[in-house]
Amino acid sequence: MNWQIPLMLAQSTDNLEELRKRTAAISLDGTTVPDSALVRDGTSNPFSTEYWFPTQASSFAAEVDFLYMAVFWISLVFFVAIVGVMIYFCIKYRRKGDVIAPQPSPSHNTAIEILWSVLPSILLVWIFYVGAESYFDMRIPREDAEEIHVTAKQFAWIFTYPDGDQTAELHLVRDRPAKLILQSEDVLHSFFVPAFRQKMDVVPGRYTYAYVNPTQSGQYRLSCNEYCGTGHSKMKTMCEVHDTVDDRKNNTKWIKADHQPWENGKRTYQIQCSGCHKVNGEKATGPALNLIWGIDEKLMTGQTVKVDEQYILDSIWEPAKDVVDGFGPVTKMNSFKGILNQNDVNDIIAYLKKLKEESPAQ
Ligand code: HEC
Ligand SMILES: [Cu+2]
Repeated sequence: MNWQIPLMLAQSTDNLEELRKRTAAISLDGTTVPDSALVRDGTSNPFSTEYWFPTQASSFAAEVDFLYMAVFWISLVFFVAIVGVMIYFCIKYRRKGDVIAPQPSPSHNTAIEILWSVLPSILLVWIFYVGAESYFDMRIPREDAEEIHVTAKQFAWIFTYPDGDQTAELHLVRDRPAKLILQSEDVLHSFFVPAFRQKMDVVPGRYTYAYVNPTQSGQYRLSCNEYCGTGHSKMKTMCEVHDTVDDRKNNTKWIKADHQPWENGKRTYQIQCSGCHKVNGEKATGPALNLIWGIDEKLMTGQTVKVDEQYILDSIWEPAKDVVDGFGPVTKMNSFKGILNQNDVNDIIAYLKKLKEESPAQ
């Protein structure tokens, strides 16, 4: 269709080699991301139907594209209708010959005014509804989602799986939902996989989340989408969606971990925290930590806060921020910022989850 032409000119086949070169990313272990990651994104063939949008590789990709095209066509129809009528009126009512004073005209028309208020309102509410629905799909992870930590740093990505193993590319399994927990070691980055239609800011000192249920196996581009320094354009790798869990296990270059994350967390706890926190339910200088994961914690201020990744990070880096009810007004806990990094905190979180799981039902 015609609206594809401007884009085709911008990235004609002549530029393909150049585009390939620029897009071939070197991962941490020195391997190059294969061209197939490009092909599957649809950028290699300007005449393929995938050229306009990359492959739809996630459960919500089709919805995103649908809404995009719906908004595009609605805008186009209104643009043509409004500009068309405008041009027609300009010609029809142009100043002609000796007519000087404007002709009297009706000042308003109730039927038309109601129509042009109600019709766009219905359209806008519909756009909002469809948009909100897919937005929730992207942001609210399914309970059974596998948790993968995504660390962005100048200028690479590191992916950490539940057992502590790491990779330089993101490896997922088809039809196996994943909850990506994003963190940055330095500046603002942005996680972007066009084929998933998923993009999320990666912010230092915060956890952000992205959810994806990959529906098609293959290799897709993954890049940083927020200018983060001179090496920003090198900050790309790929996301490979495998057919099965075994497939992923056997065909991935793992950086093997010596210990499970929770084991590391337990060690840190024993060295740094056990002087003030117990894990048998008893209160000491600080609250017991074995059951706190996931609860709504009551603070000194009377507010409640959900105990999630961010809460734990804040508790460790800025203990004065959310002081637990009964332990105030000034917390006895010192900040561990500079002593424990966010990965150490992740390990502690893994340990807290483990403690909670292993405790007898409440
Ligand atoms: C000097 C004593 C002390 C040490 C050491 C200490 N804490 Fe604390 N911690 C406290 C006190 C007191 C509170 C309660 C007041 C507050 O919320 O800051 C607390 C609160 C917390 C909370 C919030 C608990 C809740 O029930 O919501 C977490 C989580 C936490 N600490 C984790 C840690 C971790 C992890 C370490 C080790 C890296 C650690 N603390 C080391 C004293 C300590
Ligand atoms: Cu970046």
